[in-house]
Amino acid sequence: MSVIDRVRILVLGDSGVGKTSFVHLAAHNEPLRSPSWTVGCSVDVKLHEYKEGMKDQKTFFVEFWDIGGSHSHRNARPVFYNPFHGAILVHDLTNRKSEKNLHKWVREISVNRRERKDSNSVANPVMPALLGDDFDQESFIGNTSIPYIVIGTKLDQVDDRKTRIEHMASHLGCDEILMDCRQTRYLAAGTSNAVKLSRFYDKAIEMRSKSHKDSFTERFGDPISPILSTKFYSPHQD
Ligand SMILES: Nc1nc2c(ncn2[C@@H]2O[C@H](COP(=O)(O)OP(=O)(O)O)[C@@H](O)[C@H]2O)c(=O)[nH]1
Ligand SMILES: [Mg+2]
Repeated sequence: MSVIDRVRILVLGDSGVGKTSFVHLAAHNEPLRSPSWTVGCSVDVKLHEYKEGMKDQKTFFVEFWDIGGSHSHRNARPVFYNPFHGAILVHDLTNRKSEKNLHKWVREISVNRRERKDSNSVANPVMPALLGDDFDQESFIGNTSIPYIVIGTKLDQVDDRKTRIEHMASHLGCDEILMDCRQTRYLAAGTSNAVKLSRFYDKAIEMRSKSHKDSFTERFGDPISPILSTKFYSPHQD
C-alpha cells in the first residue's frame, strides 16, 4: 500500500469562536455535540482528493492543527507552526473583535515563518516583542503567499447579515465561508462552501509541493538547472 502524503493546516482564532466545532464538522461531516476546551493543540484529519476528477487526482491526508486560542499560551504556540501549508482563520460573527484579532494571528504565523527562514530552517521562537498588541493593523496584511480561508461562525445568531463588511478575507484576497458549525448542511458535498474548502485544500497541497521543492533546491541546487544538468547529469561531460 502506498503512503498517503499529509498536508498541515493551522486552525486559528480566538477562544470560543468555534474552531473545534468547525474542524469536527469539516473532518467528520457531523456536528460536534459537546465541544470541550482545547488545551495546547488538538489534531484531526480527513482524506481529501486533490484535483478530484482530473487525471492527476491524488489522495492526501489533511491535518487540522487546532491551536488553543488562549493568550497565556502564545509563547508555546510557535512549536506547532512549522511546517504548515495553509491556515483557516476562524471568527465569530457575533463578536466583531474576533475578526479584528485575526490580524494578530496572521501576523504571528507570518513572523514565525520569516524568522524560521532567516535562521536557515532552524526552529526559532517568535520574539514576544514583535507580537505586541500595538502593531499597525491596516499596514500589516501578512504573507499572502500562504493559502488562507476565513470562516465566520454562528451565522444562526446574526440578524443584520446585510450590513456586514467583509474585512479579513478581502484583505487577504481569499474565500470566506459564513456558517453555523452545528449544521451539516453548511459544508455538504456539492455546495459552494464545500467547493471553497476543497479549493483551499488543493492550494495548501500545492504550497506543500513548493516548499518541498524549495528546501531540496536550498540544499542540493536546482535539479534541472543548466549548470547541474551539464556538470553532473550529462553522460559525456569531460
Ligand atoms: N450557535 C452557534 N454556536 C456555535 C457555533 N460554532 C460553535 N458554537 C458554540 O460555541 C462554543 C465554542 O465552540 P468551540 O468549538 O469550543 O470554540 P473554540 O474555542 O474556538 O474551539 C460551543 O458552545 C459551541 O457549541 C455556531 O456556528 N453557532
Ligand atoms: Mg477549541
